[in-house]
Amino acid sequence: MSNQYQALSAETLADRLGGIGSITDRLGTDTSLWRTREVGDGNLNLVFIVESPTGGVVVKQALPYVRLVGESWPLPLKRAFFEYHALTRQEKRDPGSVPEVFHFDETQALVVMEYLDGHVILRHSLMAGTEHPGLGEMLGNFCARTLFRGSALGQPTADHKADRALFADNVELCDITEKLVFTEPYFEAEMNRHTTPQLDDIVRTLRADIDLKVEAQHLKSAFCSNAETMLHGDLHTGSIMATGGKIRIIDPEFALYGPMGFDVGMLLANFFMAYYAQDGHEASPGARDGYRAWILATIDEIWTVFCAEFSRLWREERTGFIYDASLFEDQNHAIASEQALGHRLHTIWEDTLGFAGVEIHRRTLGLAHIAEYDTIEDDDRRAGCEARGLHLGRQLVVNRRHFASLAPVLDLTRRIGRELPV
Ligand code: SR1
Ligand code: MG
Repeated sequence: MSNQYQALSAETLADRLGGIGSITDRLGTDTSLWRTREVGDGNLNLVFIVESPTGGVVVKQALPYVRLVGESWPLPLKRAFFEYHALTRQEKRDPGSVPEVFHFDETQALVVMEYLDGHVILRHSLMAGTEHPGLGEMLGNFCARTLFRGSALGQPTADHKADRALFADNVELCDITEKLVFTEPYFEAEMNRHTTPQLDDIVRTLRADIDLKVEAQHLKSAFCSNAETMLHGDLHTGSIMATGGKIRIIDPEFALYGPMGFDVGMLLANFFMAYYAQDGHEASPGARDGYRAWILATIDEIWTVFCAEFSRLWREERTGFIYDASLFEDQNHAIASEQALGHRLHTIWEDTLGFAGVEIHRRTLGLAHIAEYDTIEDDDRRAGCEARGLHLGRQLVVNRRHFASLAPVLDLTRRIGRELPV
């Protein structure tokens, strides 16, 4: 490979990667048998699937700009470096949860990884009405294990500080989140869009809502200053590949040290939106009621399993340098350790709700929307689904401290679905 960055194409890929052993181990050395297609439909990168008679790999390469917008928005190539380092850490913290990495080239900003044959992007399943058994359990475990083990609860102080310093350089991708998730949805920013004129009144009301703006900025402040653990940083349902009862989490290029509730909140938000979007995807009214119930049950399972696994890790694996066992269990104060655990989970819970709310808002009012809404062709119907999400999002942000548990949040979700017309 050249020592100067050059974007790959389907035509040049075999020539350029044909000499790399970890790739030819899978595809064979006869590159004339390789079949390459570019499949990237995300907002930022090139993604190729390369197959040969002996196997397949995925090649992901960063572009020096935001693909969604074009060359007018430059973006550094180093995001591939953060993606690679996040993937290797996630694999250690929750083995089997991410694709295996075969090769990383920092200059070319590319990561070559396992081709997840037969997997679909979870967002597509949520539009098609496909259930995945055990999904909530796997996602709850992934969040608990990666967030706990990447934090000062699970790491020695030197490792934790080194990792925080490493990921602190992911400045430009954090900047995207800071602007697109926390700020731009709440004023008429240039790249925003929403379903108009149907949502105009609601959008005006939200942008004039002082409590909402203040709370969104409290959340932004926590996102920017509470460097608690290594986050995936963009954990939506487009970052999850699923097949039957198996999943893999992909695309952690937004990885950063931030508050635990951010990943969990972004994840739950995408299920809440998928719930409201069912009106736009069902064959006849009510046809997807069973699927709606499955989505809410999945949210419940994610949170329940997250709490159970986080608590297990707290009791069995608290080998970091905060909440020292020497102060608690070793003093016969296990009860104090349980009290501290309860406090930590409560903070994560409140953050989760708030981050879920801003994620719902930005996916409806900001630059980057979701396919579940965008593919609803009828503007009135789409606006109805989106309006429900906006309403729930506001409640989650502003009233997050008043929801003692998930049950009232799920009740509210259903009630908004019943009472707000589509
Ligand atoms: C300009 S990038 C827009 C969004 O795409 C990514 O997937 C992130 O969610 C980002 O906010
Ligand atoms: Mg992505």
